Amino acid sequence: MGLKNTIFLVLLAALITKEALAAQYDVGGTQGWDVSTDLNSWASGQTFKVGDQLVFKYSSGLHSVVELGSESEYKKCDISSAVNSMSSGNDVVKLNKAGTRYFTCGTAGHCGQGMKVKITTVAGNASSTPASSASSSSSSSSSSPASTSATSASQGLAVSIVLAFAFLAISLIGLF
Ligand SMILES: [Cu+2]
Repeated sequence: MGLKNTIFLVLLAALITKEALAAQYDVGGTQGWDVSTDLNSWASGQTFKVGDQLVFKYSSGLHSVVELGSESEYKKCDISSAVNSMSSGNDVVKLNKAGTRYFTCGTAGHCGQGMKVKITTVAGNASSTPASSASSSSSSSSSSPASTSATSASQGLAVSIVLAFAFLAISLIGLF
């Protein structure tokens, strides 16, 4: 057991820790991305943090995933100026910053039948709880998403380093 193995273990530990910090959510839970799924109830029961991922699982060809750019388009089911669209049946979306994102299905009629979901992502840092999600109808952009995502990333790095040192110490003592 040489130095090379120790370094390898440390790197591996850091990698695993970084991955473990981000959660992956199957949109709609076990029912998946479907017309019959109560997507609003599902979403309201989750807390999405920066770095987490959404996975839309559905029968390719029957449904699709269309991301909309605004609340008004979301309400009107207007997919004419979609931000992004996917149709693989196993589509992964990374929540890379705090704020609200809007998703619906591109199949005619499905959005109107409720196949849409609004995802609000919060910063990973527990100390920065989002200030009162304004009850007023003026829902414009959220405040400073750049600084919040940076905080979350550095927090993850700190945990990785701590774990890496723990592995290093164990290796040096000779338990490995
Ligand atoms: Cu659909």
